[in-house]
Amino acid sequence: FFDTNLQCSNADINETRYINEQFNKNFILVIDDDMVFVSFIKNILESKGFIVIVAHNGQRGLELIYELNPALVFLDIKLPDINGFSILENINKVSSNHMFVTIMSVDDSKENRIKAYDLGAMDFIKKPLDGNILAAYVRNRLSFKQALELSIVTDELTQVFNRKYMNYQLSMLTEQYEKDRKAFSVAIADIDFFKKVNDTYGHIKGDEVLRGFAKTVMAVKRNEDIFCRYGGEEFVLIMPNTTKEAAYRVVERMRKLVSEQHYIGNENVFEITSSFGITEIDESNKHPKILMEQADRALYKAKVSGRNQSVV
Ligand code: GH3
Ligand code: MG
Ligand code: MG
Ligand code: MG
Repeated sequence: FFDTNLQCSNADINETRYINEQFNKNFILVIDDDMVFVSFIKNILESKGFIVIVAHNGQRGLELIYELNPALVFLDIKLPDINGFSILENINKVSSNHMFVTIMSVDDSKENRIKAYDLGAMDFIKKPLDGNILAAYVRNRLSFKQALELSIVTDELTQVFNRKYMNYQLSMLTEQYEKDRKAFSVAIADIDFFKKVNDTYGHIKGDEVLRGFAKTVMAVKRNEDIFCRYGGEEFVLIMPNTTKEAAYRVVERMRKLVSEQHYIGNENVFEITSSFGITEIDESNKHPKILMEQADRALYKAKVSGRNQSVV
């Protein structure tokens, strides 16, 4: 009775995977064979709007960890098959990202707690526990995890996404293109003669210009566009569902606005210009590296044709 009620089907998992990708991986995996405890947790957390998936044994738990990459894992120690500690060890061996695992056990002996922390558990909570405290705990850990994940993909100077996130998005979108042939475009932006800004006005001013450039692009880009700092004074704008013609129009507005911003250095007012190379995904370039090389060639053309322009 409990099994059919609580164990999720493959359809559930697919749906959860979708929800997971859409809503920032906010779901919780509970690996526990105690039916009463599991339904208690599931009810309380679902009533607060969280998504809860249940595994009643270690093997299923491990499968779900790898399939779904849950935001939080609540792990029991005594399970019918694999011991909770072995699961911890297994997670650490395979997962490179930090899996947030909380041990939930009736046995909070000193040895168990030490072992859990040594094997990488984030917390150790003694069962039984209060529902409201549990909900507050989940809110706390999820917001901490989100802040951590965001900081990992954010460029410190400009606060736009960094190269790590750019690579991730490019591989996601090219993979998606293989499935649905949905257009997207990529633009590489490079500030013109930026070295001169540094040389004339100093690196601090150069940093300010980089932040100013990023701010301008952020103000023009559409919600779904993903703007990243590629490195130095080079940035990448990923434009989902966008043809190269549409991308050109978006990027031209950015380029013009960038050239209209005033900066002050050595008591002078100065402006900067930028060049953009644009490319659209198609059958011939549907790999991140090739796509970027193509955008880079377009950027090179913009540079040698006199800068302050966009080239498709
Ligand atoms: P081009 O028009 O051909 O792009 O010329 P450029 O001078 O912009 O290009 P170049 O690649 O020669 O110079 C880029 C400069 O950007 C060199 C480097 O010192 C500077 N730079 C890279 N990262 C930073 C940063 O974080 N802050 C500052 N202030 N300067 C940076
Ligand atoms: Mg148990
Ligand atoms: Mg450059
Ligand atoms: Mg440059």
